[in-house]
Amino acid sequence: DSINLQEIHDTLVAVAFEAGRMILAANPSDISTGTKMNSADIVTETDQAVERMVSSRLRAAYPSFSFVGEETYIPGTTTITPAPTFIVDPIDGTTNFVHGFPHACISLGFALDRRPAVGVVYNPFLDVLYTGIRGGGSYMQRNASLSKEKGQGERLKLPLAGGGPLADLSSALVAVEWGSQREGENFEIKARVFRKLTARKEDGGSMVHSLRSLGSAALNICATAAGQVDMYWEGGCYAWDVAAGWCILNEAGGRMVSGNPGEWDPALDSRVYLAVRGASSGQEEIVEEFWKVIGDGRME
Ligand code: LIP
Repeated sequence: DSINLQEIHDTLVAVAFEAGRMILAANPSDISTGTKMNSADIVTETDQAVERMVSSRLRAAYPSFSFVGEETYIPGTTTITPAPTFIVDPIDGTTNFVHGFPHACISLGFALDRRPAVGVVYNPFLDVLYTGIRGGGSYMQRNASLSKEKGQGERLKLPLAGGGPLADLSSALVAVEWGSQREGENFEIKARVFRKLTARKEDGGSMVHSLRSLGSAALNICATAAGQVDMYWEGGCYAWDVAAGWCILNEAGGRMVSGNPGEWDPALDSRVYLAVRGASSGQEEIVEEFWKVIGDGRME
């Protein structure tokens, strides 16, 4: 049977609001945190509870579809196949959540043939919802939980804010993240990339306007889709960080450029992501210049 992407979108939006209520209801003093790979890689009981709720809702609604979630991912075992697959991060921006910095979201992606087909990203603290359906456009909705038509709102059509198309790299606002892997070579690469992006050019100008870090990969990609930042680079993302945002970005007319485009299986992917807002005639050149400036920004 054919797969109804609109129906999947509507299901994901309802699940996102339920997750948002759970996240808002979590009392910060009750949040007990654990660490995964290192002390910067945090997981809370809320992350786990939200993922349990999301997976039970989605398995009940779509029993034959696959499900990949950050908290139940098993390195070396979990793979993303061409089958219809939900790709879920219950809280993207867990560090922000723990600190009460209001940039965290639930990120719900759906892939077909390993390609992003539906994306729903919801920040319950600011009540902003981003949605995208392959072939159906993407939207940003403020006061989303109060709206009767959830998942509608403002159509994202890049280039948007910040004037016209991205003129050149030196006028770009670029989102970057430290992520949680900061040891050895990974740390060196990130430190080098950030230093190069903020360096002065010989003519006294700067490589980029400035750097920003929202602390959530999904929200950085949505900010690119909405034209609030021009580019987003990170090394070390996983599929659940990017799946939903990727669909929203594509449908907004932006582009995901990666070390290994389209191959986002965690086991195979180089896990370097570069999201670029709206199409402009000079976009290729700007992306080329970006790679040249950062040098070899590939991560392990
Ligand atoms: C994290 C992001 C963070 C990014 C990390 C990771 P988590 O996800 O929110 O911005 O730098 O690579 O993706 O652990 O909060 O779900």
